[in-house]
Amino acid sequence: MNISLHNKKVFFASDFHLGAPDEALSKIREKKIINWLNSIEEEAAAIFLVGDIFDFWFEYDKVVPKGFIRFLGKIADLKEKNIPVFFFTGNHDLWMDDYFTKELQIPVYHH
Ligand SMILES: [Mn+2]
Repeated sequence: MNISLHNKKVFFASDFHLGAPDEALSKIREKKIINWLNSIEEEAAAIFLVGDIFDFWFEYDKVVPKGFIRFLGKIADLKEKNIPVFFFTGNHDLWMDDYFTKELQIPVYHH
Protein backbone atom coordinates (compact mmCIF):
# COMPACT_ATOMS: atom_id res chain seq x y z
CA MET A 1 0.00 0.00 0.00
CA ASN A 2 1.65 3.20 -1.18
CA ILE A 3 -0.12 6.52 -0.63
CA SER A 4 1.39 9.78 -1.84
CA LEU A 5 0.28 12.62 0.40
CA HIS A 6 1.30 15.84 -1.41
CA ASN A 7 -0.18 18.01 1.38
CA LYS A 8 -3.34 15.97 1.34
CA LYS A 9 -4.95 13.99 4.14
CA VAL A 10 -5.82 10.38 4.80
CA PHE A 11 -9.35 9.86 6.09
CA PHE A 12 -10.65 6.98 8.19
CA ALA A 13 -14.33 6.29 8.72
CA SER A 14 -16.33 3.45 10.17
CA ASP A 15 -19.66 2.39 11.63
CA PHE A 16 -22.02 4.01 9.17
CA HIS A 17 -24.22 0.94 9.76
CA LEU A 18 -26.11 1.68 6.54
CA GLY A 19 -29.47 -0.03 6.59
CA ALA A 20 -30.08 0.59 10.29
CA PRO A 21 -32.32 1.28 12.06
CA ASP A 22 -34.68 1.45 9.07
CA GLU A 23 -34.66 2.41 5.41
CA ALA A 24 -35.84 6.02 5.88
CA LEU A 25 -33.36 6.94 8.61
CA SER A 26 -30.54 5.10 6.85
CA LYS A 27 -31.23 7.06 3.65
CA ILE A 28 -30.89 10.36 5.54
CA ARG A 29 -27.55 9.18 6.97
CA GLU A 30 -26.44 7.91 3.56
CA LYS A 31 -26.98 11.41 2.12
CA LYS A 32 -24.94 12.95 4.96
CA ILE A 33 -22.12 10.49 4.30
CA ILE A 34 -22.14 11.32 0.59
CA ASN A 35 -22.10 15.05 1.39
CA TRP A 36 -19.13 14.42 3.67
CA LEU A 37 -17.32 12.42 0.96
CA ASN A 38 -18.03 15.24 -1.51
CA SER A 39 -16.59 17.75 0.96
CA ILE A 40 -13.31 15.87 1.54
CA GLU A 41 -12.54 14.52 -1.92
CA GLU A 42 -10.45 17.53 -2.92
CA GLU A 43 -8.08 17.04 0.00
CA ALA A 44 -8.19 13.26 0.28
CA ALA A 45 -5.02 11.32 -0.50
CA ALA A 46 -6.86 8.14 0.49
CA ILE A 47 -10.00 7.02 2.28
CA PHE A 48 -10.06 4.02 4.59
CA LEU A 49 -13.45 2.53 5.40
CA VAL A 50 -12.69 0.54 8.50
CA GLY A 51 -15.63 -1.60 9.43
CA ASP A 52 -19.38 -1.77 9.78
CA ILE A 53 -20.08 0.47 6.82
CA PHE A 54 -23.19 -1.63 6.41
CA ASP A 55 -25.44 -2.85 9.16
CA PHE A 56 -25.19 -6.26 7.64
CA TRP A 57 -23.84 -7.06 4.27
CA PHE A 58 -24.46 -10.58 3.08
CA GLU A 59 -23.07 -11.45 -0.31
CA TYR A 60 -23.56 -14.50 -2.45
CA ASP A 61 -22.14 -15.64 -5.78
CA LYS A 62 -24.48 -13.51 -7.91
CA VAL A 63 -26.44 -11.60 -5.25
CA VAL A 64 -25.69 -8.52 -3.14
CA PRO A 65 -27.95 -6.63 -0.70
CA LYS A 66 -30.57 -4.19 -1.99
CA GLY A 67 -30.01 -0.48 -1.47
CA PHE A 68 -26.98 1.73 -0.78
CA ILE A 69 -26.74 2.54 -4.49
CA ARG A 70 -25.92 6.23 -3.94
CA PHE A 71 -23.14 5.36 -1.53
CA LEU A 72 -21.77 2.69 -3.88
CA GLY A 73 -22.00 5.15 -6.77
CA LYS A 74 -20.05 7.70 -4.74
CA ILE A 75 -17.31 5.16 -4.05
CA ALA A 76 -17.14 4.44 -7.79
CA ASP A 77 -16.93 8.19 -8.40
CA LEU A 78 -14.02 8.55 -5.95
CA LYS A 79 -12.19 5.72 -7.68
CA GLU A 80 -12.73 7.38 -11.06
CA LYS A 81 -11.19 10.53 -9.59
CA ASN A 82 -8.15 8.39 -8.66
CA ILE A 83 -8.72 8.64 -4.91
CA PRO A 84 -7.70 5.31 -3.38
CA VAL A 85 -10.37 3.71 -1.20
CA PHE A 86 -9.61 0.78 1.11
CA PHE A 87 -12.28 -1.33 2.75
CA PHE A 88 -11.77 -3.25 5.97
CA THR A 89 -14.66 -5.43 7.03
CA GLY A 90 -16.20 -5.15 10.49
CA ASN A 91 -18.26 -7.67 12.38
CA HIS A 92 -21.39 -6.43 10.57
CA ASP A 93 -20.05 -6.70 7.04
CA LEU A 94 -17.55 -9.51 7.19
CA TRP A 95 -19.57 -11.59 4.72
CA MET A 96 -18.10 -9.62 1.88
CA ASP A 97 -16.75 -11.51 -1.09
CA ASP A 98 -15.44 -10.08 -4.37
CA TYR A 99 -18.19 -7.59 -5.33
CA PHE A 100 -16.33 -4.50 -4.11
CA THR A 101 -13.08 -5.72 -5.59
CA LYS A 102 -14.60 -6.47 -8.99
CA GLU A 103 -17.30 -3.79 -9.32
CA LEU A 104 -15.65 -0.89 -7.49
CA GLN A 105 -12.03 -2.02 -7.83
CA ILE A 106 -11.27 -1.36 -4.21
CA PRO A 107 -9.31 -3.78 -2.03
CA VAL A 108 -11.21 -5.53 0.75
CA TYR A 109 -9.26 -6.62 3.82
CA HIS A 110 -10.72 -9.18 6.14
CA HIS A 111 -7.87 -8.95 8.69
MN1 LIG B 1 -20.11 -1.03 14.66
